[in-house]
Amino acid sequence: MTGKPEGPGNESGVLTKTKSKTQRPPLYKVMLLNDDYTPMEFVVHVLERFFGMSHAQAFDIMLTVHKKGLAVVGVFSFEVAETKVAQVMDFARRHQHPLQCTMEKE
Ligand code: TYC
Repeated sequence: MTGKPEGPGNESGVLTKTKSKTQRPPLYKVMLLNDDYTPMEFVVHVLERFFGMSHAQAFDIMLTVHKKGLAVVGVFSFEVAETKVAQVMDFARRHQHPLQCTMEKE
């Protein structure tokens, strides 16, 4: 390490303070994309199963994606977001639906 010592006190004898800003981990938005083929009920099921939404909440978000083209379905740490995306993509692929799920740094 190089540079001046941080925190209270240095070689000048003058007491100094260094503000220690709390470091927050970056967050990632997980988004669902609309397509013309995935059944609405399948998307609702995905939102209930992988994002812990109620049926009403899941239906609402599904309709938002259907109308607007995409919607943020949750905000997570990198690892959790990555896992959600992988789970949704794998589930959709296994059911042969073209549903797409992506993540983006907030
Ligand atoms: N647009 C699809 C349909 O009309 C429904 C749908 C909604 C698909 C949300 C994907 O992320 C999606 N069957």
